[in-house]
Parts: sequence; structure tokens; C-alpha cells
Amino acid sequence: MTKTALITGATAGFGDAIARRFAHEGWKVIVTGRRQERLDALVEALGGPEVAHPLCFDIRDEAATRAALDSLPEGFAQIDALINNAGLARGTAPAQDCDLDDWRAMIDTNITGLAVMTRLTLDRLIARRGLIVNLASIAANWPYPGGNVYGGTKAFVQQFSLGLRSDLSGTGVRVTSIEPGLSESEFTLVRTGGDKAAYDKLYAGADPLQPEDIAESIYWVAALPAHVNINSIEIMPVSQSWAPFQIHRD
Ligand code: 8X3
Repeated sequence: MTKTALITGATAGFGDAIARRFAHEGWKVIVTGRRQERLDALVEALGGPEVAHPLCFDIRDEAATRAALDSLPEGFAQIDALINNAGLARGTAPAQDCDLDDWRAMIDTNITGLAVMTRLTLDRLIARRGLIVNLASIAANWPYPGGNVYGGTKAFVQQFSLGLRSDLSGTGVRVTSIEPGLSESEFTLVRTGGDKAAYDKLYAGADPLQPEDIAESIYWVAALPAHVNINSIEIMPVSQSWAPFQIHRD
């Protein structure tokens, strides 16, 4: 039987690549995001309404999320995999210089939106002995200057994933936390407020991860036998590694 994956934040970057990968492998995909035109173009590129179904809403809005899920047509009503990809970073400033609206946007999307979407699809996922893949980040594992609330939201995603595994014991539902490092996508343009020069500087000579690399790892997780759970995957480009701790001296 054809399986169905719901991919949040599918209008760019990782989400777009994940949707393309799953559709390429014969899955039906529900693609969500805030930009209807991009969703429509993606549905077209994926093979049309038999293969892909768009849901246009803001994941920070619980009522809109409920209404979107309730609107799913019969052919897309069963969900075998939830890929919680929607998320963002805003800014790289130290905490003492940050804008509270930026912090709220990250908390509302990366934590609240992800938790609500998960809760609202859990019954369907349990019915299908399905899979949840949550997009965390290396920022969940490694603090860095300017990571503050972004890293905190991703630590939530990682720990929420592990907690879900405990609660879903016996249901057959698998849960995986994916923790990417330096990756080239629209994510960085959002983080820098559209600063293309900063975007180019970040990636210059670094050969960063590409969205297709993340899609590859998530599809691998999904395609494993039903008795195999990958708890977490931390992925970096070869160019990225750790530097020593900083020491401030007076
Ligand atoms: C984004 C990756 O390296 O900027 O989650 O924290 S990094």
C-alpha cells in the first residue's frame, strides 16, 4: 500500500528536498507551508494532486493547523510519516542584544508549532505504526555564541523526540531526531534578515551540507525495517568541527 508522509515547511530548503525524495521513492506527500504559490508549484513538480497535497497555513496558529489537518481528503487522510521540518532561526546576536519578537517567533514555530502538529497527528500515526522525524540541530548539542534561544528550541526538539519514544512504547511508532550542522539553504537568509553577503560569507569555501543530504538521511531512516529505530543522527559537513572553549580574561 502506498505510504503518505506529511512534511512541514516544504516550501524551501530541507522540506522541499525531503518532499521530492519521498515522492521520488513512491510515497504520497502532504506538503505544508505559508506560501500557496510555492506549494502549488511543488505539487506540480511532484506529479500533481494524486501524489501531493498542499496545506497552506501558519504552523504557529493552532486553529489553522487543526483546520488544515481536518481538511485532508480521503486519499491523504492516513499519515505514515510526520516530518517536523518547519522551523527557523532569527538573528545571531548575543542574548543581551536580541529582539524579543525574534525569540517569540522561534519559540512559537520551533517548539509550540512542532508540539501541536505532533499532538494533532499522533492518533493517525499510531493507527499506522508510523514514523516521526523531528528536525533538531547541532545547536541542540553544542552551544555557540548567538545560538541562545535558537539552540534552546532545538534542545527541546531533541529531548521531546526522546520523550515521545518513551511514551509511544508498544505502539510501533518510531521517532528520530535529526541534528544537522552547517547547511546551505534559505534558512540562513531568514536568520540573517536577507543578508546575501553574510550568506555567501558563511558558506565560502566550506562545502556545506545540502538539503538533499538531509533528505537522504531521513529517507534512509524511513526505509529501515519497522523494528529499527534510529534515535538521533548528528550530521556535519566535513569542513565543520569543534574549536576550543573560549576563556575571557580581564
Ligand atoms: C543550524 C545549523 O550550525 O547554524 O541548525 O547551528 S547551525
